[in-house]
Amino acid sequence: MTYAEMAEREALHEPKSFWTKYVWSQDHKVIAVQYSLTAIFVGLIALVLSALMRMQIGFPGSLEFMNATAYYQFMTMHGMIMVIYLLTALFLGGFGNYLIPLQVGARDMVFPFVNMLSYWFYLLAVIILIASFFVPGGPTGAGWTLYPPQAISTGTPGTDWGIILMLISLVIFIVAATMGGLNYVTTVLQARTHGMTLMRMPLTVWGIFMATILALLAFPALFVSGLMMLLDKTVGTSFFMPEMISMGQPTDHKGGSPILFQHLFWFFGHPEVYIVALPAFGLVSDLISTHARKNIFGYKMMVWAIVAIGGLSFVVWAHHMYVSGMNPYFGFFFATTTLIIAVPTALKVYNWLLTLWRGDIHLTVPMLFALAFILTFVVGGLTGLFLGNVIVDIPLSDTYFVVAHFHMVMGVAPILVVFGAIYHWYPKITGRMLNDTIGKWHFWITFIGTYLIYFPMHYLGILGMPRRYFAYEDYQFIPQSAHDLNAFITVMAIIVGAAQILYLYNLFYSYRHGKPAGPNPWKANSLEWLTPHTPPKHGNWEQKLPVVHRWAYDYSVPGIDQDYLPQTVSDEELETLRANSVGPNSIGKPS
Ligand code: HEM
Ligand SMILES: [Cu+2]
Repeated sequence: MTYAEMAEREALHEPKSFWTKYVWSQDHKVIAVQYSLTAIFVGLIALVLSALMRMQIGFPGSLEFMNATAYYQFMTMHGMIMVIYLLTALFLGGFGNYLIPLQVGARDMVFPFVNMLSYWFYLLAVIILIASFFVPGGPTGAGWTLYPPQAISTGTPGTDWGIILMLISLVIFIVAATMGGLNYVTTVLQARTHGMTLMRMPLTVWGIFMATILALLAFPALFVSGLMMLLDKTVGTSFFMPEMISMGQPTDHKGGSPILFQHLFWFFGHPEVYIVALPAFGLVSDLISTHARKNIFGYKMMVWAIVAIGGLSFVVWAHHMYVSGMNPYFGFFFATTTLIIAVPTALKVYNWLLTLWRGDIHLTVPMLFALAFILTFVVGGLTGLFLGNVIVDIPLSDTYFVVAHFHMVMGVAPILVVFGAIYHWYPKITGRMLNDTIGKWHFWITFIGTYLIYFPMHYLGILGMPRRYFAYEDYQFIPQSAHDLNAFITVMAIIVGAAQILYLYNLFYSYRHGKPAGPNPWKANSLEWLTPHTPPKHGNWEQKLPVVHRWAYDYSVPGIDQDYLPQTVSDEELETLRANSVGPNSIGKPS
């Protein structure tokens, strides 16, 4: 018996009280909202930290509590929170949880209890991370890459409690991500409804599915290196710690390899970029197709590109280590693989453009964000081609060029998708539309603002302005104009940061006062828009699961009046629709 048939015979475990319904919930939709709200909350902390850093860079000395120690602590926490606790948690725990079961036509995840545990472990990881702000010595200031020996040697901020809590928090986060991840993979492979073949799944599911596989394979590298560093720190092992002199004294360590940590870290760290990017690719494909009323161009190519990018992402990691003193042949290998990734990636961009080509483009707020994503991703990706080449990377490494590159490609671009996707799916989650006017203001300020922040940083980087510096005064190679530019960037960063208040206001205001959405406000095809209730109830579907007859991209099909065909429409029903259509689209019947 297939899983779908079983799901139709057996009832789900029904929550009985408020607590089991909303707090200790096993419903993937509630867990998704829990994940998302927690991620957005820590993300706001990271945003505030970035504003504080920018104040120091743009207007040195303007904040009384800011000193070098605080700067490094803020920088480290900002980077780590943004990458792991915001983006990874939001794409997998948030969107993955909400959309996978609905889009494949399942009642829930395959292991709802483990799914619930996943959230509570994630929350625990977040609490431990935030706790490090309040322990003696404060959070670690090792940089988000946590390179030893400096991460655990005296002199770095937060080398006592800070780094220990950071490592423990990461380890717990990985446990959480693994419990969630096993669920997402099993649900996609096992719990798809009747007719939902793999090649009929929306690209959102493909992106999140592949990203989850990457997470399951990449996070263990971080897990072990975190544990090993914890041992180096607490019981004096020497996995990563070489024999060295610290503060004038020889340390107890002997024979460890700091470079080994770098390899383990980036074996995780590079796929991590795609753990964030692949879900963004999937989501944006669905946004573009729906809001341009066109089928996605080259669906199969898109799927295989996602798979290829996922596979290749495991053989490029050392492009983060060109300046670590590696063998030049090694650099040659990694530069080559890095540039090869550009091929499937560029293919995806072409396919998005061809999807838009002669489409009936609706410039809705989700579409604006999706279009902005394509542009931003291309801009960030192009500078990646420069940095992927050893000879170009070496002088640019550790400058603001790198800061600009990775913020464009894995900071701004995925965040734009997050916004677009939330504007798109909020009506399903809450039953109400987000306010359009606020949405457009939010979009334009965020979009233009981020370019004003990050474009000039490329120039600063080429000037040679180093990254991870607390103060830039009194360097002859940094002219006054660069300081002025830094002040400008800071003002823009504050404006963009403040604009997010509009967004938060919209989220909360529309929850009560938004326009009622109806079941399918965007006239989209995928299953989540066809649920019997909006927002969907526990179990998502009634007694029978939906039966799927086609892919999710039948928009503007010739010969019928309505410009979309939900996945549940069968070929016979299509014939009836054809026969009954009278509009300008119809074929066969004179109008
Ligand atoms: C308006 C939004 C943002 C602003 C103004 C901002 C600003 C900054 C600043 C000032 C730094 C420190 C640069 C240095 O001193 O070297 C930094 C580092 C960093 N940011 Fe952002 N950031 C923003 C959003 C993001 C997002 C969304 C991500 C998600 C990927 C992100 C990831 C990072 C990372 C990984 C680092 C490196 C930390 C390190 O060097 O250890 N940032 N950011
Ligand atoms: Cu990389």
